[in-house]
Amino acid sequence: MLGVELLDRWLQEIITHCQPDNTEVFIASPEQLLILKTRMIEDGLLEPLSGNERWLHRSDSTDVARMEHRTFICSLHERDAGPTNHWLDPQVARETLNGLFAGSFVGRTMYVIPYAMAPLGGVFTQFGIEVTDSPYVALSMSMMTRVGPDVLDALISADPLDVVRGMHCTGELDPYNRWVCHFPETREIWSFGSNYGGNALLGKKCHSLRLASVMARDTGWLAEHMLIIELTTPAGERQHIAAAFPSACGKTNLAMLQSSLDGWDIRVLGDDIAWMRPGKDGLYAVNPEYGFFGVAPGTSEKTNPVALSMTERDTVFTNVAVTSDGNPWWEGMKPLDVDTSVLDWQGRSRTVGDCAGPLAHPNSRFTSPLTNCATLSDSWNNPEGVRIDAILFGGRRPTTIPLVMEAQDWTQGVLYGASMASQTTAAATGAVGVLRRDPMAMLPFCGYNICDYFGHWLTMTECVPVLPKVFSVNWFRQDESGKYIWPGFGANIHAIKWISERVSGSVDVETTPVGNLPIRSDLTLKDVDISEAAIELLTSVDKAAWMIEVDAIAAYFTSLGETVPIELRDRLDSIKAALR
Ligand code: GTP
Ligand code: SPV
Ligand code: MN
Repeated sequence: MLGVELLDRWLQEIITHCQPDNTEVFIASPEQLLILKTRMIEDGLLEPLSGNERWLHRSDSTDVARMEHRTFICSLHERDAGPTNHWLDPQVARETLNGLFAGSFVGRTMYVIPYAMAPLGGVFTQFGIEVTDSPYVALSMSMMTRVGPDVLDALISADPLDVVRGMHCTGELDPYNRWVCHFPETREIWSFGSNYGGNALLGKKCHSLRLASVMARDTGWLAEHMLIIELTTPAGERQHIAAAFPSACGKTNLAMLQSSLDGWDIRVLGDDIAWMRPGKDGLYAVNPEYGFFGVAPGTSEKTNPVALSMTERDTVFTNVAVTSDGNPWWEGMKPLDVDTSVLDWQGRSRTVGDCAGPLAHPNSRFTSPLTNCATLSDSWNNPEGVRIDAILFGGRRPTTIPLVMEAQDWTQGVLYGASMASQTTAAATGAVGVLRRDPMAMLPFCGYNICDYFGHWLTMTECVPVLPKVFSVNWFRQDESGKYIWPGFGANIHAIKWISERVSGSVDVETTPVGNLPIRSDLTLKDVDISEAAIELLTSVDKAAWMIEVDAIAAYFTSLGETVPIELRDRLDSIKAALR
């Protein structure tokens, strides 16, 4: 079999170059997992927590988030990386990283992990191989991607040129020597110097978003930073919603939302990535992942009970605090007495009430398989995917953007996505709370020119028979004192209900130049603790603020250059004219 030979040659070259002590094809068999965990415990990389198969991993203190400034698109032509990515000449990248990888596995085991993204046996299915020296990465990949003997068999019969080849090395974890390089033309990923999630679990952002977005551009589909949920209405209608929010802006929480309204039911298909393809009667989506890599802080019985109970077994926690009885703890979980002692995320003995900063790292995470989740949809492993009825775009916007509004057509929907902005979070290194444009929540994840990406979204009108409706949502409006006006979390069901009713066509709207708003009486807001004045603010358009916003979007488009599609610029101009 030629395919096997090609991949084998690639592996042999890596072995010769990186010089591991041992090589192990890791398919996460029970025996392999047992040996891996035992080794990790001996090496201090994993600690058992109380409960059934719950584990703690503490990362290097400098290796706690994605590093956007060290993430590169190494396309042949600089133009293809576009104005928002860091481009590196592929030749230069290969020379530099070859130097770093040389002999870098000496004294280490090389895990060769054949994995699949998306359910097996359909048009969405993709294969990859990640080579890594990190047992933590091997363990995480076994939860976040499909790994096993069936995957290995299927991969061997796939076209080897379609198989994504990823090479990862922990290196010295030197914060000044970290590289996450993508080679879209050859479907390769080379990652050096970080073991953190998106930098090191190469099936996730590197494969399923940066490389997949390029494949999607080339073959007419979409690879997006979106959750997927299934909604059942009181009338028994099934709908599916995909939603793009930037990192740490609420995807996992919305994906696991539980309805407090009679007759409404929500199930989860995915919480981070959606692959969407034109199908016979619409846009069909799957979640390529096999697990959840969720933000721990803020997860509580009140905000997200589904996630909390999901993490009661078979879960790896990274950089959380630990109580004296061996339970994970993080800010926002449940209040502990101020003089309770806990180990903080770096293993230091601290008390809850000390003023030495957060006990769990703000970007501490839990890793659990999808099947742990009590509200997982029956369709989660369906290779055909589910038909998407609505797409939501939202970010952390303290002002201007209403709670929910509907785009009047696809172009305005694409404009919602393209003009998204959000305050930065701890999911990436750098300042937190700074408002920045993050188109479609893909700023750090689009593997090609963002202007071409907008154009690609616009072409969906030509290949999708029935397009989803598009909405903008904002759970993060603040008052003058910086307090959130909208209670969020469980209350978000009211926005979802309105969106669903717009999909079924059972409620009317108030039309404005920036989009369609709910009619106040259609938002019942049962049990929501909020004043009438606040609701008024969240469901109206402040023209003066929107004039400023429209100018800011126009300035952003100008900064991206000439190739922002004319349809979007024209649409923005007509909105501006209508606001006057
Ligand atoms: P990534 O995994 O980084 O892509 O993040 P995500 O988009 O899945 O975000 P997640 O749901 O994990 O939420 C991130 C943070 O935002 C957590 O601390 C949540 O508690 C908080 N959050 C989520 N939803 C809401 C909401 O509706 N309102 C408010 N105020 N905070 C929220
Ligand atoms: C994000 O940052 O959007 C995440 C976590 O989902 S990571 O896997 O690190 O990208
Ligand atoms: Mn994410």
